[in-house]
Amino acid sequence: MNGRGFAVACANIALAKYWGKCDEALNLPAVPSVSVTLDALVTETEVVVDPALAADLFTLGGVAQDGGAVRKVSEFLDLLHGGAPRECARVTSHNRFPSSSGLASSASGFAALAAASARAYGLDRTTAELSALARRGSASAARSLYGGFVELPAGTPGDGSLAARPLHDADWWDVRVVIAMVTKAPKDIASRDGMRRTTRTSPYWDAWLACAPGYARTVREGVARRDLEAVGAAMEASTCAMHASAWAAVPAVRYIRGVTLDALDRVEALRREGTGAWATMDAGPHVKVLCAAADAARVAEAMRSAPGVVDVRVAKPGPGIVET
Ligand code: 2P0
Repeated sequence: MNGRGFAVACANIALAKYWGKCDEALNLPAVPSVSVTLDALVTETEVVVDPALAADLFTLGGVAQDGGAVRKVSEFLDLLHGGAPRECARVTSHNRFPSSSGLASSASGFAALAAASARAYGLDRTTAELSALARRGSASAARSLYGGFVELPAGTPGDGSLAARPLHDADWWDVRVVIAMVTKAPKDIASRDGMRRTTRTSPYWDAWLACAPGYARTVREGVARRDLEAVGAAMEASTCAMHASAWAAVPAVRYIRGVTLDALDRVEALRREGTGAWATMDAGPHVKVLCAAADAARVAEAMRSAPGVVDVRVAKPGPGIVET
């Protein structure tokens, strides 16, 4: 068989954060999360099944990968086959943004890989099945199968079927996410390691478990009402609680840098001046600012002039997976 699959997936930003697992083996989130898929952060992946290969090959951004990166892809292709024997594949992927720096490249990466590999191996899968599969690679990837506003419920230990579910299409709400990048370097602590350390050692882990579902509910209800202030406030509370729980791990899991705080000062200043702008951070130092479409240019300008900001992109709600 020489099957081929190609898929384009957008990354997503959690408005209410996922952090920590209730089942590590099945990669099930301990808390519910709500995201918006972003049109500006795109991964393109091609999978070609090649019976002549003795091992899988993985090229990312034009660079042949080895070791752990190839192993992750191979394990994912094994999962797709439920452990049954399979032919090897050539996987070629390209992120149109910096990889592994807290810009959710694993979300778009595993979403695109799930769709492209199912197609290449001729396996018919529903979007929900692809979402559950992508979740095994990276829980946030489950959300990137869908466009617009998406929820990933908390998992139940032992139940591997958990998938994200779409809440509203991309055209539901004309918001913008202004992405202020403060470095192009890869992050220091992989999310998976950061989550494990938080779960095992943070005195604030239980507090995070207690508060996260409420933030997810407030965000979900706020998105349904298109209430930017409610969503923005709950989004900031969710990110601060997530980072606080991680920071209190031993040793600390700290993604926030000085430049992150400078950018946050800028967001607070925008609000004081009357512009609706709210910030969120993921497993990296970058700051993403939620605002109305009409305010995006002003917010982008303010972030561009913040000390340490090296690049600014403006994203809007984007589409779900596209396969060819
Ligand atoms: C999120 N993040 O909800 C949260 C907020 C980062 C901070 O999901 O271990 O790559 O592969 O399931 O999905 C990033 O972690 O972690 C993430 P794994 P993932 O977007």
